[in-house]
Amino acid sequence: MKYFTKALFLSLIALFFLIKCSENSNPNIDDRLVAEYLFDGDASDNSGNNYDGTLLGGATANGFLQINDNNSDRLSLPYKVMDSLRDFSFSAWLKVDVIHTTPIHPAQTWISGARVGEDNAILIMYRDFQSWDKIWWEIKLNETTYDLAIDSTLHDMEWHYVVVLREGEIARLYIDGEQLGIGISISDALLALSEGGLVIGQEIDLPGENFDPTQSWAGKIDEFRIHNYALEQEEIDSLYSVGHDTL
Ligand SMILES: [Ca+2]
Ligand SMILES: [Ca+2]
Ligand SMILES: [Ca+2]
Repeated sequence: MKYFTKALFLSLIALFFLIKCSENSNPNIDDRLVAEYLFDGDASDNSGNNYDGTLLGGATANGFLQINDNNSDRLSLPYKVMDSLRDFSFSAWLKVDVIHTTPIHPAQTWISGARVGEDNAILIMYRDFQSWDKIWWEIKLNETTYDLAIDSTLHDMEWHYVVVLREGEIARLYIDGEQLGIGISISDALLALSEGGLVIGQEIDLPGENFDPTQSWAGKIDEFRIHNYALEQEEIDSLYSVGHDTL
C-alpha cells in the first residue's frame, strides 16, 4: 500500500509538469491576427485561419496586390474576416499609381464592406476632391461618414505603411508609424457584412457590385493584415520596421 501511494504521488507530479509544459509550448500568441495577405505569388491567407482571398478582373499578386485604374480589378475576401468585429486594426503598405480627383465622388478605395441592403457598411478611402481643394482619409460606417484626418502623404506616389484602427468609440490613423491627430469619435457598432460583401480595391454599390472606375484603388497594396483588436503604438512600430516584401 505504501508503494502504491508513493507511485500515485509521483504520477500526479509527473502529470502536473506534463500539463504545465504543454501549456507553455502552445501560447497561441497569434490568435488576434485574423488574416494576413503577403501577396507573394497569390492571395492566400498566411495567418493559418484559411481566409484565402480571390483575385478578380486583372488583379495580380506577384509580390504585392496590383489594382489597375479600372472598374474590375479587385480582391474578394471571405466576409467573415471582418464580420462582427468591434475593435479592429487594418494595416497595409499602400501606394497609389493614379489619383482620382474628378468627377463627382472620386476616391481611392482600400476597403469596401457591404451586406444585403447596405453597400456602405464599412469603407476606408483616401480622397482628393479637386473641387473642394481637400485631400483626406475617410472612413464610412453604415452610411455615416467620418473624416479620419487631412493628409496628402500618398500623393508622393511612394509606398507608405497605413494603419486604421477602432478601439471602442475612437478611430485612429497611423501613417508610417506616426499617428495623425488624436483620433476621432466614431460608432462602435459591430461590423456586419454578408456573403460576397468584402472587396479590396473597388467600391461596392448596390444593386450588384456596380463598381465606379474613379473609385478604384488604382495602385498597389502589400502585407495587408486584419487584427481583431486595436494595435498598440509599439506593435505598429514593430510592423512598420519589418517593412514588406515585394519579391
Ligand atoms: Ca508582399
Ligand atoms: Ca458604395
Ligand atoms: Ca460607388
